Amino acid sequence: MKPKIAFLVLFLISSLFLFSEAILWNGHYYEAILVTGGLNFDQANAAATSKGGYLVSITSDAENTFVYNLISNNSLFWKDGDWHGPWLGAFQPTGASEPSGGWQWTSGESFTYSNWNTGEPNNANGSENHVHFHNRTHSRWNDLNGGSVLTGYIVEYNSNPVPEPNSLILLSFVLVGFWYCKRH
Ligand SMILES: [Ca+2]
Ligand SMILES: [Ca+2]
Repeated sequence: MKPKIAFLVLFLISSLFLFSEAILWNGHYYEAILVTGGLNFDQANAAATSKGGYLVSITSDAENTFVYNLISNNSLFWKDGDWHGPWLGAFQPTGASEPSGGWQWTSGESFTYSNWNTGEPNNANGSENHVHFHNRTHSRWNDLNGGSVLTGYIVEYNSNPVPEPNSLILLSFVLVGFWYCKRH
């Protein structure tokens, strides 16, 4: 492949990564991340933070519907058929009264809204201290053991997320390539 064509291909590929997938809603940006290999709550929380956001904090029915609609039509986000949707950002600290006490958002927003499924939170097996979408057929929540492996999580950003550093490095490389091609 000629260098110019190679750089053009690289440029097109890298520009795909430069465009943020995050969707604007009511002043914040949201992104549903699919992890086909699965991940637990702490891994999802760390991944959201490393992206410059946080696991989604849902504080109204309208926001809940918006977030649910990001993932309701993609079966890959739901484990075991329609069960066990992605992680949300709520957790219960050690020592909270079970099953309903102490719930909070990782972002620090107050936990004034909730959309528990009927019979939840139930702290099943005495160890459910994290929240996810319960089932694809509705937008209600379940408390789940944080060590459970789910196939995705939802990130919320206060502002439009910047491109990944890797993409910026790739873009720099491509721009240098174009400059090289023009000079030769
Ligand atoms: Ca619990
Ligand atoms: Ca539960």
